[in-house]
Amino acid sequence: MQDDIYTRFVEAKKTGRKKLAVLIDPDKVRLGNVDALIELSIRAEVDFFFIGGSLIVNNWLDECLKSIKGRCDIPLILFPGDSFQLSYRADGLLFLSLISGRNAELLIGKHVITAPYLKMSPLEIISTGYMLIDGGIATTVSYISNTSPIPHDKEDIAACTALAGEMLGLKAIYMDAGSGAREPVSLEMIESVSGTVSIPLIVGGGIRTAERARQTVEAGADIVVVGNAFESDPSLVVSIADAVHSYSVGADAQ
Ligand code: 1GP
Repeated sequence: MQDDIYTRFVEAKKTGRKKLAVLIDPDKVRLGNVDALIELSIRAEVDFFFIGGSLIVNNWLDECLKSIKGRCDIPLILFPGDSFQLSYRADGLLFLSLISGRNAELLIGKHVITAPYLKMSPLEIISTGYMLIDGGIATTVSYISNTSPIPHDKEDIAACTALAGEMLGLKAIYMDAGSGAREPVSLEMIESVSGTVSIPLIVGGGIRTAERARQTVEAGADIVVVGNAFESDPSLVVSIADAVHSYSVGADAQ
């Protein structure tokens, strides 16, 4: 259905029923490493699968999508590290503009190349302001994108950047400390950004515990993204999904 995924994003924002996205690296699906995670995610009623990474070494994206799609109807959303990471087998795509950086290619250049292809595709396109935040460690995305992240404690820069993204018409903001970040995005920064913009807020990078996921939604994230932590312990998805969804129940009851 057209705009089905974005409707869910907006619903998370409006109702306070927060959502969990599990980030899957297509390379790992091929290796069979994520079978348990996919099964547990289905049982835990995870809301979205984000598929992608800053650097995909193998060309198994299609196969990955096909494999997950055959097992469940959880929306598959491409989270592309580059414009070649596209597939019609997904349900939607985060059309990312790296608004925290000043690399013109990642702000608009790649988008010009990709737009005609996307116009013909059945994918739901969600324009997203992507903000890389310093997570205390050099990340693949920072290196590959050749951009500096927003300093960890500069809430004002983050808020103004997100606001500019909203004013430019972007439909969501994704604050990312980068996969495997030592420090996730600070709760103060999440509060500041969520208090500044009215579009859905996605937060990820370095979230490893149910407690941190809960704090992240409490601070104002509408969608929490977790990848790395599930790779080492897939069973964590149950407690993290519960932390995110039970907060939502609390919001409902208020
Ligand atoms: C990275 O936000 C995602 O882009 C998830 O990060 O792998 O550290 O959970 P982790």
